[in-house]
Amino acid sequence: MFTISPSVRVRPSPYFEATVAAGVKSFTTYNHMMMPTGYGDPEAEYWRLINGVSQWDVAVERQVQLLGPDASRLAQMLAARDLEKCVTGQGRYVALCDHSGTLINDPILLKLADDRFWLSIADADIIFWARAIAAERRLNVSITEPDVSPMAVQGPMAEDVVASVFGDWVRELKYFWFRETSIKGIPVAVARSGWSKQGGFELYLMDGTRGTNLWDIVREAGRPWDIGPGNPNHCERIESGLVNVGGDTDDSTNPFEVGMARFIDLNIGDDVIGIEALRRITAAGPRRHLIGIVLEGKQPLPLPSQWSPVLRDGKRVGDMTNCVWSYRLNANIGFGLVSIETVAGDEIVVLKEGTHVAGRLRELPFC
Ligand code: THG
Repeated sequence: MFTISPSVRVRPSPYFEATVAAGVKSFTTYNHMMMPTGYGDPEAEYWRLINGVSQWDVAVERQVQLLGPDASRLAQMLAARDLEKCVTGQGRYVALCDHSGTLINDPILLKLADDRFWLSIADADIIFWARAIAAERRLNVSITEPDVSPMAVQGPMAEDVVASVFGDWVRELKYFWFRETSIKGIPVAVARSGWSKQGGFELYLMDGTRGTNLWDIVREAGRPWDIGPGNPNHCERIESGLVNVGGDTDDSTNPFEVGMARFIDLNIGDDVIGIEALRRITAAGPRRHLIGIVLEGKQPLPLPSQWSPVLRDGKRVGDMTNCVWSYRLNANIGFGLVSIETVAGDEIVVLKEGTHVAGRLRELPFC
């Protein structure tokens, strides 16, 4: 196997040593950092997330901090979702689009104060985008990457574990809301959040020298619930219909095509980047949509490294953007980004590595 060469460009996470101690076996890169992708037993890691509780190093979800008198104006220009009612302590899932309405990132926006926001970003250099927009619009705002590194605690038992560490107040947190606190002198923001549909929390560590401490506190607290290491779980997120922006989207995907219409507000100010294009796209009607695909066959297929063409009646109607063996459905499943006329129930064929695999479209989520 290959290894990732050490480089100051590929930064380790504050949890790196802790994940090595936990037996990490593979990494991917994301936001110029290494992110664990497995600990050697994918099926056990999957069921732990579905039935128990799992601890993830997601420090790669970097924060872009907007600070200053124009921070809130800039946040609203970047995000095509009405932030008027967003209050301090609240998070919102937002779409960042470019001027053509193409989706370029889907961060969680956290409001820390009237003049301070974090964009908790997916994999792209949004800091340059935010700085360019702020400079062109002559805004008074400072844009930095603060020392903040999320750890996720996910699964049906996550709430008990996080409550045992921080107190029962965490049980009252609403989705994406957060509170700044500390544990044994380690500053953290505790949010109800995370990239799974199994429930859970994210602990935004605000001191990168304390990663191992925080990891160990959560691991020890989780023992009664048999906590174990995991990572953003490809199988669970596909079963749950969670979109991976950058993986399930391409250079021309708009938010309506990938089920994000409910996070877009068209009646916000004309100074929101991409809003005119989003209105035009809405008026014209979307051309593609995201839908589930279940393939025939009872053998797990290898994970694809590129999109696979989808054919209906011998004609290409779009692409399969991901594919994974579903432990709950006992089939290979994935998302199709396909023409709007192609609908649930349609029989299709996917061209994978030169072979034809038959399948059928169905509604998302799978589970
Ligand atoms: N945690 C943090 N930052 C992140 C992610 C994360 N940044 C990048 C990426 N993940 C952002 N993507 C998502 C996508 C979806 C959800 C969370 C993060 C999510 N969506 C629910 C849904 O779509 O059904 C709920 C959305 C809602 O109702 O508002 O949970 O994981 N820190």
